[in-house]
Amino acid sequence: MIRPSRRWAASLALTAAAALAASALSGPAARAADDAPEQIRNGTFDDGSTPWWGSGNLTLDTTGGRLCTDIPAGTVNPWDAIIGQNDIPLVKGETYAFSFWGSGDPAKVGKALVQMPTDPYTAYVTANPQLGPDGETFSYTFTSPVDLPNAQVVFQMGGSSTAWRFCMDNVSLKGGAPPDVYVPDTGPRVRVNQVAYLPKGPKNATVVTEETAALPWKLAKADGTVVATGQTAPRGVDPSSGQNVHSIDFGSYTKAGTGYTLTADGETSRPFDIGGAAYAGLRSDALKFFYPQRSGIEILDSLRPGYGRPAGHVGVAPNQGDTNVPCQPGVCEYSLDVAGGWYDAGDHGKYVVNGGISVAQVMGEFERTKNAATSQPFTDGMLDTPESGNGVPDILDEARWEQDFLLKMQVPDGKPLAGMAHHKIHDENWTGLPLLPHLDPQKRELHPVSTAATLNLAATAAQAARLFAPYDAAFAARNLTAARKAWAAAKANPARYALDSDGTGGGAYGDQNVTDEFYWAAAELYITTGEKEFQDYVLASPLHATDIFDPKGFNWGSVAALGRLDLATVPNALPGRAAVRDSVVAGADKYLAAINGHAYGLPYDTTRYEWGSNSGILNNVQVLATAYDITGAVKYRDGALRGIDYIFGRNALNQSYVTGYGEVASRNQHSRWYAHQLNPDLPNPPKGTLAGGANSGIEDPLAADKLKGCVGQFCYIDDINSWATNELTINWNAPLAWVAAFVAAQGDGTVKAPAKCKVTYTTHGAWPAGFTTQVTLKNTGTKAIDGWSLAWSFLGGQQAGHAWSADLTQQGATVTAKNLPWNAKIAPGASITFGFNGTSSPGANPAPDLFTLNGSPCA
Ligand code: 9MR
Repeated sequence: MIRPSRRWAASLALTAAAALAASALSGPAARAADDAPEQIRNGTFDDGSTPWWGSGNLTLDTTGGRLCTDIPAGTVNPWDAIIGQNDIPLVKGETYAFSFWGSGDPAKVGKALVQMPTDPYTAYVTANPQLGPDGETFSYTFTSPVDLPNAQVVFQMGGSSTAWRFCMDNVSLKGGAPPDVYVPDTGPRVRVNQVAYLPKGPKNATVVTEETAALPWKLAKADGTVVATGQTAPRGVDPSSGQNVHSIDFGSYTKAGTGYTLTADGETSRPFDIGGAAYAGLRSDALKFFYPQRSGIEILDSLRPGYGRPAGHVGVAPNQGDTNVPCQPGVCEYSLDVAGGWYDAGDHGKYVVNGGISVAQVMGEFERTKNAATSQPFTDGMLDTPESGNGVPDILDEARWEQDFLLKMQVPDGKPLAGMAHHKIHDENWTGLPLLPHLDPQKRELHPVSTAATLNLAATAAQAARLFAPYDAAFAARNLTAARKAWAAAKANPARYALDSDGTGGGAYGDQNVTDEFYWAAAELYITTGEKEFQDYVLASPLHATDIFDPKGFNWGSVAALGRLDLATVPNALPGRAAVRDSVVAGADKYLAAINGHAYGLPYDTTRYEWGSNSGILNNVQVLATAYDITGAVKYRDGALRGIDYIFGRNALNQSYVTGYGEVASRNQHSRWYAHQLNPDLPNPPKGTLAGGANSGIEDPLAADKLKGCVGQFCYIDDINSWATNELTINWNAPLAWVAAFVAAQGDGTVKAPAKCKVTYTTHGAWPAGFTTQVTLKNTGTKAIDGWSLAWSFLGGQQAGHAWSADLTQQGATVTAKNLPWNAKIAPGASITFGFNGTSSPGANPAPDLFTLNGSPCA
């Protein structure tokens, strides 16, 4: 059986991936040197079909002077219906023109490869011709990275549920072709946030130009009326793109509208809005991304029109799991039910470390609403999930789908290494594209436990314990137990590292340094429990007093910031907490400086782009936004708003990286089920899906070929085959969602004046089942308060009960106290006091950081 090349394994084997020349899927027709010899025998089918071969399910018919064959219905993989020719010599370094005429009736996207004839079937060109009934000639260029006497040319036509007829003719492979040069279409040279700027927020753009002196710019409404003008600021050569650029600041224009354009140096930008509506939409779309990433459950078309599909990996053939998954040979003697969770990315793997940061950021997005001055509530029903209507905010239901899976990855009591978590579960071997989850026939395997995975479980379970407590005390308790067990197991096994070499059939997610995971887990356990063991661990961690805010952002392998941000923003009594908050602000200051120094205005390292760089940028935006939450200083809010412009089009490629947002946006992200580029019957990724973005490593063969020598921002291509620059993942959409919620909460960008009040919240007595709290609300303003409603949130599952001198209601963890008729008025400088008895919940019960008076935070 022919299998496609194993992509991750290939990437690891080829650290100098650029040496692997590869496919050329578009561009001008390939032309070989005129006198180059033809490498294909009988490519015109004038002599029957010899030496072509076909899989057993095909009958090759050459009666019309071309080869035609009926492709049967109901095959699964591209290679389940295949025609090929063997023993084709390839010369290392030679550039070949590969062309053929092909037709499909009804129309289909086929797959044509020049590849190794045996495992791992490395392909030197992967073509996805769109075959129509009339047929056309398809041409490609590639440079062979190897000397190979016996390469194969194969046409893989399987994978269709319906039957169709494929014909081909004039198959040709000739050397001596000039290498194909890929030039991205970057459109107008004025680069803007193609989605929207907030009316009262910052507005910046970048112009690519040869000019070195300032240029005039003008801003026009959709009808062409010029509404603002100014001069550009020359910025010299930008190292992240290699371009000479100017920047434009048009922030003084504040009127909302749609279809604005910016013109400078004779070029007019793509249109954009001034308004907040798009971010309100993205706030839910970026979260809605997760439901169709779910494993172990049918995706209902009624909830996601166009995206319905059967449940993946529930033990229904051809799937082999995930209800009873054994370990890799020699790793353990048991099997686990690890059904559920989110698929990591475009593959069918499920990885605890990456699931950990993702679910933490989704839960953190919810938790922010309890503690940040600008936020909007997450409601039940807003994300159209199967759980909508169950009384729990949908964002928590979505997080629970993953958290439940993470819990299942913990080694059960009584087994060796009980309490540790398996690092990951995925296919034995890499699969090709497209492949819907329920059609994956591979054996699934649990990989060894790791300290990193165990600490991801400890951290997320500790966070889940406090956040789910008001909704499901039993689930919260289960999480707290799991978190404590995981913590103890990790301390007993502090150096079980996941290896970079374990990358066959799934991503490695190797990590040899778990100091940061220990810090994060200790921080979450401390916040939830308030216990001394965790406090001591946090304070003693070498990371606690360290600047952990890297120019490239935190990521799945570097998670100290997750702990630091929560220690800063979630109420807790850590000694020296003020310094923790200051450290976040200091990190944000660095990112602000990066933005100011960058001609494209993004908070990121200026030269090298990491795999998934867009998530690094968004994580840095989260730090800026958190500094705003902590200080209320508008420069941090504006830094966060400026930081997102790059994601939405203010970049060297002049495109948005979020599907469905912006005039030109990524839409062919690498995914086995959103594989529209390979099979028009399948959808593109749903709107609100973030692409990984520029990656200087260009590890996949397509990027290595097309983007060879790329500078920074240019190391990206919106092609499904570019898994190193254009994948979608849960840990990239999680910060997108977090940031979208932050931006949406800024409304039109008007900074609201805080309420003039001061709250003293004192819990006087606590006993095992309850506590008594007294609250004093002081009017610090110059006007009388007449009628008040004061809101705050508990850390966990505490419940407000009997109250005096106020009426209390509670929803989730959030309590609202309303005046009684007799204490509605508070004169300037005066105070009122009320109190309540509460029911305890396991864990800490700190005083809240945030109180809102009649909807505005007290300051
Ligand atoms: O996001 C991961 C990136 O940091 C690594 O450098 C890369 C190579 O190991 O792997 C990325 O993660 C991929 C994972 O291994 C498999 N699922 C898709 C992930 C995103 O591309």
